[in-house]
Amino acid sequence: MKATAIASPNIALVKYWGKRDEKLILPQNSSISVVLNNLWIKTTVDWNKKYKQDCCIFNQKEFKKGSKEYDKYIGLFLNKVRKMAGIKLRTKIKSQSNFPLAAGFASSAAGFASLTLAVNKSLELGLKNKELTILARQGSGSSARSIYGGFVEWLAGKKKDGSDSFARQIAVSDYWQDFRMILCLISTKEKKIKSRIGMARAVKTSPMYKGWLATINDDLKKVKNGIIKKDFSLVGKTAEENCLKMHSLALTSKPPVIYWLSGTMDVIQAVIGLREEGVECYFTIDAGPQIKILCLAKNAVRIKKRIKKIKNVQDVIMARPGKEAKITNQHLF
Ligand code: 2P0
Repeated sequence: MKATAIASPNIALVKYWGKRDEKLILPQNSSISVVLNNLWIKTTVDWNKKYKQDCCIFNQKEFKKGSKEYDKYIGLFLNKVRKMAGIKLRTKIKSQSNFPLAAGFASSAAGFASLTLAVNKSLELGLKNKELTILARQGSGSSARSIYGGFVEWLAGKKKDGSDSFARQIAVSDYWQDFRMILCLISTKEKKIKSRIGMARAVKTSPMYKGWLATINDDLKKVKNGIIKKDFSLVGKTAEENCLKMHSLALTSKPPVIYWLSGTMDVIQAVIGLREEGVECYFTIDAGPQIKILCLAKNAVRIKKRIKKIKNVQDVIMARPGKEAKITNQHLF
């Protein structure tokens, strides 16, 4: 009953920032993202009577019952899986990533997507893509978007049971071959305020939340059409505006949630400077200090060179649209 899967993180172009149901992880609004190549998390799952309790090892660090990561995230998901499969078995999970966890590179998305695929295979649940995204969503919302590759939308849905809140593909990874995302690593420290806490606080306390919901459908429409037409200006401009709106929710939450560090700001200024020079590029930022630059292949090298000179940028990774989550036979134990 052992299986292994690999999945890549996704970066939202229209963000998810708030839930309508905390238990089922149902979002306030639909979102759109791009799955990245180059970055991955591999997860091996094994269910066996010999395990007396769940044991989870992420990048060599162990998380058991009693740890925040287990009690608030992984344990809740495993209990949902056990209920769904009608089993009581405990499990051993081991994950390995090639990028830092919990720092704003969407590690929970890749982690839960790979875990969901591995669980489906190891327990022979027979779930198809749509159901896989519904199960992954219940581990971590954004992971629904990492089941597929390329450009993906996650529908908010309206139903109370969440059966209409699933992800689907807008375009495959090869559809837009010259789309690039440059990931700028500002800090590898774990962020202080997890997305789950930050977004709940925004829904409850940000006076901007109504404005967010009032303009989200327009952003979704523009980004989706922009992807289909490969209209880079429309996608980039809308994604940047949407990111700034998301952070305005965070900044105006009470108490405020501030994910940016000075390096984040340095890159924002560099992107604006490059645009003034006629190099088209846009930025987006998630729940952490890392900043991602959207550009086309023809400008990517020039932008990367410029960003590498910034003192507060620790590393720069070039990414393009990546592939869907997959099963592999290369187990981690
Ligand atoms: C997104 N983020 O759309 C947004 C933008 C971060 C900023 O989805 O509570 O780890 O597990 O559902 O998916 C990160 O939040 O939160 C996220 P939960 P998740 O990518």
